[in-house]
Formats: sequence, C-alpha cells, structure tokens
Amino acid sequence: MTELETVTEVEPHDLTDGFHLIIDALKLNGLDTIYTVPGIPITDLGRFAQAAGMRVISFRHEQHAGNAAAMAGFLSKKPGLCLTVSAPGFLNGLTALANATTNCFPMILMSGSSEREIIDLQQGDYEEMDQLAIAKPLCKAAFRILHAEDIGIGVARAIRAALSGRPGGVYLDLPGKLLGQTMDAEAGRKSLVEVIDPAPPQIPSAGAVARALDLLKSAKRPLIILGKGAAYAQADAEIRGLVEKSGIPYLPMSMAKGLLPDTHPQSAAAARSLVLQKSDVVMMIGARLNWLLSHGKGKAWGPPHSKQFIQIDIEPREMDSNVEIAAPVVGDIGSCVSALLEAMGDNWDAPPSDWTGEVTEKVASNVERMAPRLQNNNVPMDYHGALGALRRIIKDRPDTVLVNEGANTLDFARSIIDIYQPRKRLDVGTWGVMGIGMGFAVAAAIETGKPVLAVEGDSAFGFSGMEIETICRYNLPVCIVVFNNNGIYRGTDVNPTGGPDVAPTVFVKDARYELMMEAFGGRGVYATSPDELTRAVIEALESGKPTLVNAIIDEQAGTESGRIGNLNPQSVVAKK
Ligand code: FYN
Ligand code: ADP
Ligand code: MG
Repeated sequence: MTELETVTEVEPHDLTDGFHLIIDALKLNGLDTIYTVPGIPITDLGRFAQAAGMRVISFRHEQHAGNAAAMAGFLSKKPGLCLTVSAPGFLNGLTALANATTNCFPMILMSGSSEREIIDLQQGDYEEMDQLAIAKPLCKAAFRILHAEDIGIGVARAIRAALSGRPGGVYLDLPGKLLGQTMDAEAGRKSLVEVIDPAPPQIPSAGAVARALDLLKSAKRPLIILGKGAAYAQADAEIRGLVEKSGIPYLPMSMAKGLLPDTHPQSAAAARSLVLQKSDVVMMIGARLNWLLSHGKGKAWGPPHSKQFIQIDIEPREMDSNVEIAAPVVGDIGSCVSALLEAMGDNWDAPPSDWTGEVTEKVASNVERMAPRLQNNNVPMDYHGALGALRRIIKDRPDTVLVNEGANTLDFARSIIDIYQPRKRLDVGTWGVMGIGMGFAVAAAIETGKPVLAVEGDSAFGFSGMEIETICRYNLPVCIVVFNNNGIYRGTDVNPTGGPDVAPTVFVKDARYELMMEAFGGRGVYATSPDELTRAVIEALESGKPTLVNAIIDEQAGTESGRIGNLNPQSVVAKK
C-alpha cells in the first residue's frame, strides 16, 4: 500500500482542514456568495466553496470583486464577501474595502497571505507583505487567523465587526499555511460559531425622541433629509410612514432616492437649493453632513445660525461632527423612526402651508422647466435627450436597478431619472469614486435577480470595463449604456502646445465600445438618437441578455467636473 492510499483510507472521515472550516463557518452564518479573483494561495478555497454549494463569482480584477461584495452588503444587510490573493491582489481589493467602510457598507475582504515568519523577517517571500498592518487604518477592523481551531471565532468576529453599529469593511487575513492545516473534524465542527443577533436593535432613549419631536414641532420650515443609511436600514414602511404623517418636505440623498417614489408630492428633490437655504429645522435620517451637504453650513444653507438639526444615526460620534446637533437621536433607523412615529401620536399638525406651498411651487416650476428638454430627439444626443429616454424606461420598469457613475452622466442622471423603489439607485457614494460600475452591476444582478441598467460616463466605464466579460460569462441581465462624449467632462479639449499628444481629458474619437461587448458574446448597439437608445435598452431589459449600448453624446455637451466644478483648485498664474 502506498503512503497516499493509507491517507485517503483512514483520514477523510476524521479530519477537516482550514479550507473547509472557512467555508463551513461562512455557510453556517448564511453567507453563500463569494466575489473573487482566483490565484495563489486561495484558488482551491474558491473551488471548494463552489463544490460546497456556495456561489463563487470570479472577476477579472479584485477591485471590482470588492465593489461587488460591498454592494452585496448594502443590498442584503449581510457582509459581502471578497476573496483575493496576497499582496497585489489584496491591495487591489483594499480600495473597495476602504470605499465600503467610508460608505458604511458591510463587507469582509479575505485575502490569502504568505509565510508569517518570512514576512516578519522581511526575507523576500512570494508576494511578501504585512497585509494586516496595511489594512488596519483603512477599514473598521482587521483580523488574522493563524490556527485552524480559531477559524470559527475569527469568522464570527469579522461578521460581527462588519454588521454591528455603523456597518463597514473588515479585513480577514488568511495565511496560506492556515488553509492546509488539519484538525479533528468533530472538534472543527464544534469550533464554529453561529453569530447570534449581529446587529441588534439599538433603541433610542425616550428623552432623545421627545427632544427631537419638540424641536420638529416648533419648526416653521421643517425639512427631512434621507441618506443611504436610511436605505440600508430596510425600514421602508416606517420611513415612508414618518414622512407622510409629518407632512414635511423631504430631500433624498442620491442613494436614498426611491425610498419614497421621486414623484411623491412631498419630495423636495427638485427644490434642493431652496429647501437647504430656507429650512429652519432639518431632520437627517441616515445621512451625514459631509461635503455632499456642504458640511451643514456656508452659503448653501442660508444665513449663519439659521438652522437647527435633528440627526438620527447609529453612530453616536457622528453627532456634532460638522455643526451642532440640537437633537441627536442615536439608535438604529428602524427603531428610531418607529419610536418617533409612536410618540407623534395621531394628531400631528402639518407644517405651515406657506412653507409646503412654497416648496411645492418651486418643485413644480423646476420640473416644468426641465420637461420639454427631456423630449428632444437631437442627434448627436445631449444629456437631456438621452436621459429623458432612460427616465421613461425606468418609469415603466420601476424594479430595474440603476447603477450610475461619471461626472456629467452622474449629475444629470441623478436629477433626471426618477426612482420609484428603495435601493434601486446605486452610485459613486460618499467618495464620488469612479470604477464602481461593473462591480455594482454584477452584485445588483446576483443579489436582487432584477434587471440592471448601468448608466456610465465613457471615462467611468473604462475603470471597470473589462468586467463585461464577467457579465457575459455569467449571462447576467445587465444593460450598460456608455455615454460616449469622447472624453472626460467633454471631448473638445486641445493640447495648447500643438504637440502630437492629445489633451489629457480626451479619448479616441468615436470609440466603438459596443464591439467590446460583442467580443464576449453579448449584444452591442451603436445608438445615435434617443429613439435608437430607447429601442436598444427596452430590448435588453426585456431579453435579459447582456448588452452594451454605445450612446453617442455631443462632445460639447458636458461641463468641467459636472456640478462639482467648484471643488477644482484654481491657478492664479495660468489660464486654461
Ligand atoms: C433635481 N432637480 C430637478 C429635479 N431633481 N429639477 C427638475 N426636475 C427634477 N426631477 C434640481 C435640483 O433642485 C437642483 O437645482 C439641481 O436639479 C441639481 O440637483 P441635485 O443633483 O440633487 O443637486 P446638486 O446641487 O448637484 O447636489 C449636490 C451634491 C451632488 C454634491 C449632493 O452634486 C452630488 O451628489 N454629487 C456627487 C458628485 C460626484 O460624486 N461626482 C463624481 C466625481 S466625478 P437647484 O435646486 O436649483 O440647485 C469627477 O469629476
Ligand atoms: P448619504 O451619503 O446618503 O448622505 P451617508 O452614507 O453619508 O449617507 O450616511 C449614512 C449614515 O447612516 C451614516 O452616518 C451611518 O452611520 C448611518 N447608518 C447606516 N446604517 C444605519 C442604521 N441601520 N441605523 C442608523 N443609522 C445607520
Ligand atoms: Mg465622457
């Protein structure tokens, strides 16, 4: 009998190993999908996970696998899993982990790593890197598991860290040596931990609720701002109940659009500047007073000290981060909103009608002003013509998930495309990061099973464009529309020296992005008019076939940095 035969005869029933303990620990906790790029030392981990019935979705670059995991976390309230190889693969995934943490999306980045002893003596191992130390400042928590018997606890700690309190990204370091370690199967099973109640309700204090309602009652011009924390909370009915019972105009942040349909009579989205400036009491629900809200002060917010803020958030330290919060309500959004609703009773007075009337009027006039522009059938297309077409498609198919990135493409789509259901608009989030497109689209398709429409600037698309192969490989119902205006912001910049290089913001003119899709067996369409665009997108959404529509946009139509051009520093000595 050879040595190998001895091993296979005696050991299979008695032993388990690091690979299988990790998979069993994830499955025990209801985590059933891994977004990954295979390679040393985790290739077999992916294989075994698939063999064990997990969904293992393999990408072309780790950043997109990481973005998919982050979005899976946002959509499911379970930590999204990303699995990468060591050093460079880990670093590629780390951008997504940091972005997830910034956006409060729960995810776990699991990376294989090299030999600890060699790393710590810096002796030059294959892909040598102290990954744990590098990850630590960029995520919510970071752990390393050295022994097979600690896998259950290690995975449990990662899950709890990702989900509890303010959700975020967790790094889990998996040394190659751990994966092959064996232990007694029964002892292994017993070492696994089922995480009980990882995000327990956090009930606000009665005093905080009463203080918030007193302030809200005293308001003459109240405003509610809904952020993506409110979308994450999946307390959709309670949030809608609170907004409607209060009668207060609300402003959705970008990824909170659809919590109530954008056509809701209380939506102040189309009167954004007015409500920010003129409101006197602002209730933030799962939204932060960061750059996207001008930090709660300055010109956008009207005269100094003209506001008081109520803030509902699970993270106590968010309070007073930018301006004084007069009424902090700390707790999970579901519990806070329910407590507010109950304490409001049945006789809540609607806000003064001169205020609600002023907001409604402004909304109506802005909507009316935009309407005719959305009907144009110009060739080449402008943003309004092209997005007007997509707006009508989403109106008819409100369960479509919209993914959106770019500069002008992002900004115009945000205000033009109405969203009707919660968590149906996924975009660049807190950092304004480019490159989330295909990763988010894959996760949206996998996690929701709904059709996905990814509206992408041509530059933004380039960051994750190779993942169209992934979309075709898994035959996902994703329709990508590339807004092709030959460059970044617009395609008209010239090299002022007259030299041979084109300007840094300019791409190949009339690039045929749709042919990329055909290369992988998907459908490619070249669309020059809103009518052609409409036909192509409807066909894609109805067939569910992976499709890329190259939408030709007037290269002069965009503006520098879209609506955030003010963030560009200006040179006093040079003229553009
Ligand atoms: C909104 N508006 C509308 C509508 N919806 N008018 C008519 N109809 C509808 N449906 C109006 C709204 O009242 C505003 O006008 C304007 O359109 C823009 O609305 P928006 O997009 O909500 O507001 P704004 O000012 O752009 O918001 C600021 C912001 C946002 C910082 C929150 O720009 C944002 O989320 N930016 C992210 C940018 C980013 O990350 N870019 C990636 C970097 S790309 P007024 O009320 O008149 O103001 C690298 O360059
Ligand atoms: P937006 O960009 O849409 O304004 P942010 O991501 O800046 O939203 O803010 C989301 C906020 O929601 C964060 O401060 C986060 O702590 C909070 N949050 C996330 N999930 C919950 C929850 N379940 N309950 C309460 N607050 C939450
Ligand atoms: Mg462009």
